[in-house]
Amino acid sequence: MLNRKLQDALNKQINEEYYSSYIYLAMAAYLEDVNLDGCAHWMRMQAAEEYQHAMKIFDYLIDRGGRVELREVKAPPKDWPSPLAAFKASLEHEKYMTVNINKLADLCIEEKDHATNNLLQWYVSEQVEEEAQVEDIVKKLEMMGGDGPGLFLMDRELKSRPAPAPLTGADAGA
Ligand code: OFO
Repeated sequence: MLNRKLQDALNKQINEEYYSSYIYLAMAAYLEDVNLDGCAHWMRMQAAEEYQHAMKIFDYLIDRGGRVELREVKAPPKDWPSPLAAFKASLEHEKYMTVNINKLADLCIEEKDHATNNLLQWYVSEQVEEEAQVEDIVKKLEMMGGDGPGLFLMDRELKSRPAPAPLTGADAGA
């Protein structure tokens, strides 16, 4: 059984993951609007992944006899000054998420909850991957000047991002 402090912290993290999904959808809408459907596709896939991150904690809370308490998801921004600015905002958002995950992992250690700490380690690794992925896109866009033919090529490349594989077994937290 989870203690109340951890249950509250995990419910807060579910909300942060839903917000992540929401902000990536907002970025997808913005990128569609500026005719970058490959970049928009990448953001849609990211939004789907963030939804999975929320559900993984959702299912874990239930498995541990906790109570899922959904909260209001705040509205994300609607526009960014440029496609490069949207990807930079995505990188900043992932850094913010890493801080949240690390704080949660610290709390698990304080509360001596090894099972939740084990779950959190999956997110710790995931954050390394997510930051690296978007940082790579930002650096390449910067190298190419952030617009023109470089942006066109990046848009083509990002179109091929596959849909996230469903989380199963240990990965799903089931
Ligand atoms: Fe991209 O952050 Fe979830 O965990």
